[in-house]
Amino acid sequence: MKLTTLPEWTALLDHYDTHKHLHLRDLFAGDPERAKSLSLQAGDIFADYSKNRLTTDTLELLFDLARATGVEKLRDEMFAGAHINTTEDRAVLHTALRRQSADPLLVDGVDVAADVRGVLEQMGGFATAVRSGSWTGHTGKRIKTVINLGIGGSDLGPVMAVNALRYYSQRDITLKFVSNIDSTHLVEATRDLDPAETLFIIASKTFTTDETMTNARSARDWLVAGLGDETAVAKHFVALSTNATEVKKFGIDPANMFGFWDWVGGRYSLTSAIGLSLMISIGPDHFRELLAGFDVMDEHFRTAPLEQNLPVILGLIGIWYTNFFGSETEAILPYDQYLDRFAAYLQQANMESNGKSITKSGQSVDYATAPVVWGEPGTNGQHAFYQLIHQGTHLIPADFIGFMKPLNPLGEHHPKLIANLFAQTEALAFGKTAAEVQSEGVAAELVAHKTFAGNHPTNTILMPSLTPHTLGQLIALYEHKIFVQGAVWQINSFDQWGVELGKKLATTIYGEFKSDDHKTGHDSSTQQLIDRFLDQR
Ligand code: G6Q
Repeated sequence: MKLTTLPEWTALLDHYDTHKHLHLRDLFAGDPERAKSLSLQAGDIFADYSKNRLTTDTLELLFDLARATGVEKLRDEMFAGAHINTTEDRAVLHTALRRQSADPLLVDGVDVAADVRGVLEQMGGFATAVRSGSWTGHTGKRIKTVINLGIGGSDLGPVMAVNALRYYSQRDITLKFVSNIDSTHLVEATRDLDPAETLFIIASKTFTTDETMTNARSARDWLVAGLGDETAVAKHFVALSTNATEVKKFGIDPANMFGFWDWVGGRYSLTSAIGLSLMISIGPDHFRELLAGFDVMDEHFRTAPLEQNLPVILGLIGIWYTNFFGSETEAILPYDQYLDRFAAYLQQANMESNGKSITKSGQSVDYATAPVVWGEPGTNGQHAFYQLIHQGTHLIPADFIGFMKPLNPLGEHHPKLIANLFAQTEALAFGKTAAEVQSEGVAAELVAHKTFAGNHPTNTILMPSLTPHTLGQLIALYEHKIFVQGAVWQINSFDQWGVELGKKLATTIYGEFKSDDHKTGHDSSTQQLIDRFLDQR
């Protein structure tokens, strides 16, 4: 089956031709019930998707496309533990990590639910010991700083969530994250720290990732130099990994290794052992609330009919813009400072999952896949890049995310923040016509400059307040949105072969830096760069 020859796809193409010029001003004027009919509550999440350039007919056609491309079947296979990650022959079961049901979940003959419970208990015991001070360092001092050493999926989720849930954190423990192989990251993170009060969490599914292992070895050297004793490693290093052999080789006691499984993809691993830093920060009870929040959205996605299924709706709306309007990016704009790393997190989730151009059956696609995802918290973005969204030449669908109640109420800050959120979606949708600008007495030569075309699409996602439970729902909403899009695009959202080539070439070039003979047939540009580095370093 080729996506672009499906009748459901060509029906959308025809529909696009007749609907592409519709303006949100007219769509709203023509239907006083529009906001109500194009909004949905799922768990604690209220989503208003009425400010999109579509009609209910568009959505019908998109639901037809989802059915024709087997979104529901693939979803059911994922939840059942089928090996839907075909290129790596793996199940994709991050939903099992937060499943609240007490029933067993058999995958390849193993009850993964029991395994998950076991690791969660182990994590809970350790996190509680660090938080209470009963886990001490080598010299008997309490742990004051926890540094997570990991990269990609073993970093972005925990960083995002530790920031997002800082309100719930134990304030006498500082969490830090070191990911970059650039020594500056580790050196700055450990500057002025007392090794006797520092705990390193080595977060690496494979335990072979060069960035993480290089940082881990340097961190071990720093610690041993500071404490003057090799055996100190035992009380200052723990590992989150699937690779027990390598963990042991590094010198970490297997009792201090927190395991997970090959069916947890890196960028979907926050709720596995990879979340240990978060659990230390917010405590096991809050961590469990986060898991329960994820499960609310997992169950919604698993059971709601497509027409009332929020990840499905948001995924299909994204496809409408990417594949029919030709939009190339998507902005994530959270109006909450605690979500300052949320866009970066979704950038990986989206771009590593769906940045593919080969279908599952090995054909090149002749349609666009994942958008470029980016964003910053509001209102900062308003004073930086919103100009381009309002008056530039790109069509940039944007998600506005906000909370009804602030965690840190202070004077008029929160109502002002939320007023800005709502105002932006209104301005983007409806703009300001030349006639409206003229009627304000603006000089003729400035009218065009002060006119806003409007018709810029947005989703508004609102929740009561930022809690572990609502954050879990929000993350799962986006995970499943990405799933839906990958399913429609017929790609494998769960591999990431695109990261391999650069890794391999870096190993070769690094080898050449260390050998005498470094003329090994690179192109003239790469060779020039290598020579320059060798001469000038
Ligand atoms: C995510 C990717 C990737 C991965 C990192 C770290 O889905 O697989 O970002 O998380 O490369 O890998 P390790 O956890 O194995 O060190």
